[in-house]
Amino acid sequence: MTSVHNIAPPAAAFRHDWTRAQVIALFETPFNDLLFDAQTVHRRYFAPNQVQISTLLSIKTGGCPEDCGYCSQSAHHDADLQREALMDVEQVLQAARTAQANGATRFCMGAAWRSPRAKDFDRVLAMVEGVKELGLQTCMTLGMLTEQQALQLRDAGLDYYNHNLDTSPEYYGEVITTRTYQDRLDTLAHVRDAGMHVCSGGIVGMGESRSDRAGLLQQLANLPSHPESVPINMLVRVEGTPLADVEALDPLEFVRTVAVARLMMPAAFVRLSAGRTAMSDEAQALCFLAGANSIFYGERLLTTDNPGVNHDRNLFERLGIEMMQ
Ligand code: SAM
Ligand code: DTB
Ligand code: SF4
Repeated sequence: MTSVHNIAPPAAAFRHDWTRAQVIALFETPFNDLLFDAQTVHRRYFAPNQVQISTLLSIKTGGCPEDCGYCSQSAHHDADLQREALMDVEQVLQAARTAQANGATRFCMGAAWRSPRAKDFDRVLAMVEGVKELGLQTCMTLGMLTEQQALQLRDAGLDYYNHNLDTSPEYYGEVITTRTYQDRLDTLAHVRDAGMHVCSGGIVGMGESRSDRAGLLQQLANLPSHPESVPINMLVRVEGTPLADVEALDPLEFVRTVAVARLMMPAAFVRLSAGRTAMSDEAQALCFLAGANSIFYGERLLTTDNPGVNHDRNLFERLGIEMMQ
């Protein structure tokens, strides 16, 4: 087995030229070596016992025209979901204040859109301005953006834009048919060019192969610059969606995915994202050891459950983890 010890280059030389075979070789590293290497790299760039805390809010729920096979909010599927129109700014600010009081430093607002419509955009910009004024970092995920929309969001004070590649280019068509991989790459370029931080990751446990998981990370790391934030979601299997009955992924393979993300994008925040309610505390602890240093915090993700704040506080206490300020 190839040794990957001391794989991290100095900051100026972060790699953007990974081949699929090299990424697969990382995945195939014996577990102890992989976690040791990932933790070693992690400590070069981050305080080892600090985790960044983001809280999510669905600002517009359900009725989405896209057909993403995993998603409860797609109008193509039949999930048991209450549709909700775009929220008022004041309601959003109320939720942001609560998140802040609970210790969140970033507030992420998500909308079930293919892309934002002109008639809604002023309200979206007002949400960014208001949340920013509270002193929180702002993040939004609204679907595809034009160059112009990215600039407007930046001017309103948006710090991060989340737009996931979701999976490898070859598996993508099995999951989504209404927008292309290239559409996603174009939106990420608009976000980057506008000068905002990029939050981009994907979902594992959708029936993809290890090579697909490697392909996702290869795409992310080979972007012109690494995303500042990389959410790794474990599929939440929602009844009524095409992926409801897919076989569960081995949690250790999820941990490996986190470790490989850490090795390939050493200075990025790697977020242990959706799927934590189905994960043991021990599996989550291994994810932190593998270099995950961000979570979604609060009872809800967008439409599905997340561990309660008391559960997470208790877990952090048991692990000696502090919430990053
Ligand atoms: N509609 C926008 C879009 O997709 O671009 C933004 C919201 S969308 C819900 C944000 C991301 O959540 C998706 O790209 C996907 O990676 C993740 N996601 C959605 N449903 C999920 C599920 N059931 N399990 C895990 N991740 C999920
Ligand atoms: C991301 O990568 N995960 C978050 C956030 N970005 C927007 C969303 C997870 C959604 C999980 C399913 C749901 O609650 O609807
Ligand atoms: Fe719509 Fe986003 Fe869900 Fe896809 S992931 S169906 S774009 S809300």
